[in-house]
Amino acid sequence: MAFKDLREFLGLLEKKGQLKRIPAPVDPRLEIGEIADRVSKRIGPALLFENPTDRETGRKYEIPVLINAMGSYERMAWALGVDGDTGTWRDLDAKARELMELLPLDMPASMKDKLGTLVSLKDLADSGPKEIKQGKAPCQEVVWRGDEVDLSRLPVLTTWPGDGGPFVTLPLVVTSDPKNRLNVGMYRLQVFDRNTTGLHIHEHHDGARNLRAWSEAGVQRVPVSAALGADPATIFSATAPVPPMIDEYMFSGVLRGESVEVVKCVTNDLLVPAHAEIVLEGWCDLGETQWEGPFGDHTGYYSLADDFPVFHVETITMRHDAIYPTTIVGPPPMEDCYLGKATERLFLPVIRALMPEVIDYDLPLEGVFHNCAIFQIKKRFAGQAFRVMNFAWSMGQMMFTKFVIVVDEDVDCHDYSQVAWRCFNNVDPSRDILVSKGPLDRLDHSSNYESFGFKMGIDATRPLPGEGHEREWPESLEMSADVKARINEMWGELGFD
Ligand SMILES: Cc1cc2nc3c(=O)[nH]c(=O)nc-3n(C[C@H](O)[C@H](O)[C@H](O)COP(=O)(O)O)c2cc1C
Ligand SMILES: [Mn+2]
Repeated sequence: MAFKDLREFLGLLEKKGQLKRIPAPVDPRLEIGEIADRVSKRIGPALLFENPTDRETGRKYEIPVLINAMGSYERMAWALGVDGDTGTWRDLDAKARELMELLPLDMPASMKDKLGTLVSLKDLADSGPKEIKQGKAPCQEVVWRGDEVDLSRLPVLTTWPGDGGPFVTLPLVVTSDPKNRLNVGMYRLQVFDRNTTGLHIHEHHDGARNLRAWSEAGVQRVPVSAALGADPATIFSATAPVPPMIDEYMFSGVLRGESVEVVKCVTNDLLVPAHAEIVLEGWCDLGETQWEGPFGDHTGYYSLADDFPVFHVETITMRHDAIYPTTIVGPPPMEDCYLGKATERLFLPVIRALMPEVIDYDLPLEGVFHNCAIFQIKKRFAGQAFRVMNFAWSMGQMMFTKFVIVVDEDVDCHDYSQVAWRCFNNVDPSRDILVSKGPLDRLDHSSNYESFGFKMGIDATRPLPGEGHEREWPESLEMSADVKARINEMWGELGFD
């Protein structure tokens, strides 16, 4: 059974001893961030700050703060409804296998398979969001309108000392296009004053495409809503690179095996998760921007300040006993790493469907997902590693990848020591490096240009004939099987574990 909402997930965490309640007064300005950072670095529990308090004024917030809810592989697996048996990212593969069965990625060979595919498509169609009646949704139990709207009543965190202000860091920002196609994406909101925030949508993301579509249709004032807290699969879906033609509620419905319940906002027509904790409803004027940032970001550096759209918050709705969910990003590992790893695992079947030579891939946490991808491939023809690089650079949000490393099928792409060993020893820089150019993630600070720059592919595979290596290629070392077996038998007797 899927989690109905965030608090049902918290119930599970509490039962498993993975939710730490903190009754002491702690300041959302820097203090909660520092605690969450330390706890993240030791892969600690989810934290519920029950008494967030402004240290300077002594003012207590009415709403508790939740942070680090998905801050481990185990909790990330639970969030997606799979067991966290191993406590490693491998637990997430169970979900990938489930999706593989559901999504008809392979052409069915037999009639039976064809029927199977039809069933899958029906499952898919049934996964769309289910709208419930306004007034019945928990997220609309309390409504703040007009002068009641005051974002300073929410315990919004300032996480790093150089930040431009407090930022809402875990919002599910809902936009639509003029044809009423919805998108849910996670974009931070810098609180400017009691009823406006920044809207930090990167130009390549679907949310930004929606805003541009309104602009092209000649509409200036565009509805925007941001839901804080939802069932964990829906929170994850807002961060995942879901293709633009699929709305994230549908994707979450597939993950959950159950439709997401949504409700129409009170002051605009956008649909938000009915079981959200808090909803900010409002609009953006596409002609208006404001200076946003800097913000201590998931690269471990401050992303630079720049002009971004302004989100006017007209109405705030919430539950009676709302929780304010948030996250901190910074030098890895942090909570977003597990969200990113879940994306890596769940999209492996899609990547394999498009590039069958790919056996597996890995996005190292240190590359913060858009900076490095390692592909493990079964190479059959000359230049195949370069095909993989070029494909990666053309695929969805993977187009941002700065370093693509390709290794042979016998190298475990998740074992960075093995990958480094092959790279350092196999690569002839004059032959195996491809420097290319293309879009970079907006957060990249190394390039001289914004969102654009150079990339490097490293082919660490063994060269095939015709790939420009004329000399003999040596075998790598491996003990013969009979000796291994003999030593295995003797191992215990020799006094080893
Ligand atoms: C914690 C967190 C914060 C994020 N903040 C932003 C942000 O401020 N702006 C942005 O464009 N993307 C941000 N992202 C990445 C997007 O949410 C992600 O790329 C998503 O797939 C975009 O969805 P879309 O293509 O449907 O717009 C963030 C991701 C996470 C996990
Ligand atoms: Mn999208």
